[in-house]
Amino acid sequence: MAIARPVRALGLAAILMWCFFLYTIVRPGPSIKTSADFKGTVERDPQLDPSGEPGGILVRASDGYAPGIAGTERINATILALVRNEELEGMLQSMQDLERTWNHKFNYPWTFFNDVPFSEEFKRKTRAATKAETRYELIPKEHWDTPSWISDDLYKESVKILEENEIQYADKISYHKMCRWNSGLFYKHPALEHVRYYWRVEPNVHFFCDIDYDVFRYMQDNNKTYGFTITLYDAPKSIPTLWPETAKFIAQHPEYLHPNNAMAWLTDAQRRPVHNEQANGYSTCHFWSNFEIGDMDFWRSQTYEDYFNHLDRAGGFFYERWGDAPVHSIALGLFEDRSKIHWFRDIGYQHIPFFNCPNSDKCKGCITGRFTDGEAWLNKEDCRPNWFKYVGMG
Ligand SMILES: Nc1nc2c(ncn2[C@@H]2O[C@H](COP(=O)(O)OP(=O)(O)O)[C@@H](O)[C@H]2O)c(=O)[nH]1
Ligand SMILES: [Mg+2]
Repeated sequence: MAIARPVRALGLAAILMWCFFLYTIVRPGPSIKTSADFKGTVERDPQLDPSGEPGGILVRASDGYAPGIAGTERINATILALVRNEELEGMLQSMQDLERTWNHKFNYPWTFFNDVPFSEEFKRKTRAATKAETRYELIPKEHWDTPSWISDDLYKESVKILEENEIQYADKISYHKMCRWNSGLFYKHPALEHVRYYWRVEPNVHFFCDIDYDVFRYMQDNNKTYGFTITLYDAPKSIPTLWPETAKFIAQHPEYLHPNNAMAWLTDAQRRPVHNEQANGYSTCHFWSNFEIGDMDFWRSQTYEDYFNHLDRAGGFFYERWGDAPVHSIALGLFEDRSKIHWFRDIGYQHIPFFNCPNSDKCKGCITGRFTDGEAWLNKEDCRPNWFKYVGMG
């Protein structure tokens, strides 16, 4: 008996769909693209492990954390943000997330910094976004302006080379100033003179997980200097002489190296050998500093002051595009006890496209950047496996 043509077509379509279905089941999972500059493997991501709060002493919210002078339990700390008036909406989004997940319980003050005065609208809307105190600070010109020893002609020539190497923001002098300020000047602002701990927040970032303890007290009570969520590789051609300058500095001051430093982490050449080569000995792995929880006493130490001044005089904040993230990371990796650096695995955080998404029922709506081939690309840029390898899970 002949089968009608439409029925044959339907049968064929059904077979094709079945084959496609089988393929989706058996096809290989996402794998990291191999390239000359990546020798990594798909390590098991510790974010997949159930993650609760850190061990050690934790202090919970209590009456002592009420807003204003009733907040007797708060320690000497502030949330801080360098931000432009035009970034108000993004700042409000970051504030909403951090207030919802953490600060509405602890009411730490927000300190905003700007190189121009904040607008009334900025002040009014950010004040309305928190019960905590808000402070608005102008950066002194001598902290923001290009220092006298930087040559304008040499800067312009250097920008051309950076642009040939496709370094983003090379021609934006404000970006260079911002990186320098975040590296070695923010903690010298008079408004922070009596403040010790800070949590750095940028506009347009996301926080996903409820945090039920005072993170500043955690830092203090557990003797931690610095906390991070994400580590990434940097563009090596933005920092070709940062490591050589650092090597010169160490040669002048070998006594500054901490006996329990993270030199092996900083100089890893196995995972991304080309990065290490182009950065002249530095892996380029850095704590992603748009999130930082830190103890400013470290930045205020003589060691860091000397290191920053050495780098500042060398000119790379302008003639190259040294970021505050590699500068902070190298200083911490060399001059601090590595056991005092803490991975906040429980703080869900994202600055697009990178994220820290803990596996915990305290986290909601973590955006894991799943775009085309996203996982492989993100894994390649993420150097946390190296931190875990050389230093541990903290
Ligand atoms: N007030 C002010 N803030 C700036 C300036 N440049 C950058 N920032 C802030 O510095 C942070 C980092 O800048 P961003 O442009 O996000 O750099 P990216 O994250 O490296 O792409 C953000 O919080 C910005 O709001 C500036 O010229 N003035
Ligand atoms: Mg940013």
